[in-house]
Amino acid sequence: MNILVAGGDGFCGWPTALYLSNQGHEVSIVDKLIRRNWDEELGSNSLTPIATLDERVNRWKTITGKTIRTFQGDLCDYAFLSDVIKQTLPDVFVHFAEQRSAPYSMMDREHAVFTQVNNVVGTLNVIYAVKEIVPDCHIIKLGTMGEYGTPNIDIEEGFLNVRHNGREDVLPFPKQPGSMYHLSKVHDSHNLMFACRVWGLRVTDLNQGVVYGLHTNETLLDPILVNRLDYDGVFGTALNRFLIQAAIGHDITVYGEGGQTRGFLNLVDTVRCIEIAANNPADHGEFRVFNQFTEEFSVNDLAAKAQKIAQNEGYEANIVHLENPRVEKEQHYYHAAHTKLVDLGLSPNLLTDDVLRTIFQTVVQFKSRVLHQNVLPKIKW
Ligand code: NAD
Ligand code: USQ
Repeated sequence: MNILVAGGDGFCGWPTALYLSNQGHEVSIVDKLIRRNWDEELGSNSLTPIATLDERVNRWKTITGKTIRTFQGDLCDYAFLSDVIKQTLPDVFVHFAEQRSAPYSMMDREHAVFTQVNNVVGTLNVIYAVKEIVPDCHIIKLGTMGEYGTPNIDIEEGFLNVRHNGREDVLPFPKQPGSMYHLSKVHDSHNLMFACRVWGLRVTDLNQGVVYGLHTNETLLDPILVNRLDYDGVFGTALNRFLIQAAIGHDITVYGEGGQTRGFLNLVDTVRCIEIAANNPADHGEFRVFNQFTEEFSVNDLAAKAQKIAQNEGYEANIVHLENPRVEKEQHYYHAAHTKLVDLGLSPNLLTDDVLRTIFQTVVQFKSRVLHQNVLPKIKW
């Protein structure tokens, strides 16, 4: 297939582009490289030293003989995006290209507005460009489990059977997101569902949980191919942060009581889920939602796992409960369906001690790059 990966310079997008290229697909990347600018804005960095996108794809070509075309620009620039789509004529448009940090979106009005404009307008442009230029193209859009929030009932995959005043319907599952970023994903989902219903587009919305890990078979082929890994209080995510904190002798930072429960998955499974969705496209007019995670953990569970692995490797790791910088439930019911990707062939890579140890050992290798002043959270809701 001819696959365009938007956001292909990022944490999920880069390993996905490599994996799909390795499977024999024609892969192109479109990315504004703006994630690298946010590091400059925040005075932060990736734990791993990442090469430029040009260096990355050139090394990939040298090692494998496979070409990944790159286009640097903004999805919010419609002339640019439509030109890329005309040049590449994708069968599949994989859309990772958004501002994805909840804390970044909650910094202030400017960052909230930026996040929602960047994400919602970018996705609207994708919808219109696909409709006008490649209406058969399957859009695979990265959503988030955080669209649902933490309701006191089971979370379904996108839709809920509702019986009301003696009548029944299947309706979108109610959304109660926890940040301006998570809200942007809800707005995207509504726009995409509308485009399917009205214009017959074909969309898979992947409500992904929190992703941990950093390596895939492809990123391990050469140090220039290494993936980025965020650990700071703005872009770093729970388990990756905890392992890095343990490696540098920092307290493991559980926010509040730590009963916050989320869906998690290994980056290796993220990449595979995109392939599964691409190989099994949505029908014309179908807006399909998959919950993309493999296991549920509370923040306390993850902190304990990180502590245990670190201690086994000879690192003292202390867990602290910080005052929660976010407004969120700290003890709640959480049970979310996630069978559709498994039914299509996903064989989950679960969070075993071996997996934790491998990530921890990588983290230790790069720990001298950690900017300690960036570890604690500074943004409050
Ligand atoms: P990332 O920030 O590492 O990568 C996103 C990439 O998109 C960056 O390279 C950035 O430069 C690019 N980008 C952003 N806005 C753009 C624009 N307007 N035009 C062109 N390029 C743009 O993020 P990630 O962790 O790889 O996440 C990828 C997607 O997956 C996001 O949509 C995110 O919401 C979703 N997701 C991520 C996680 C996670 O744990 N990382 C979990 C659930 C969902
Ligand atoms: N948390 C801590 N300590 C920390 C960091 C986080 O206790 O040091 C807690 C948070 O309070 C929260 C949970 O861990 O309850 C998850 O936080 P996170 O920062 O790991 O993840 P989140 O902000 O939800 O966002 C990440 C990605 C986002 C994606 C989302 C999936 O950045 O792009 O959409 O995970 S989900 O959580 O399913 O919405």
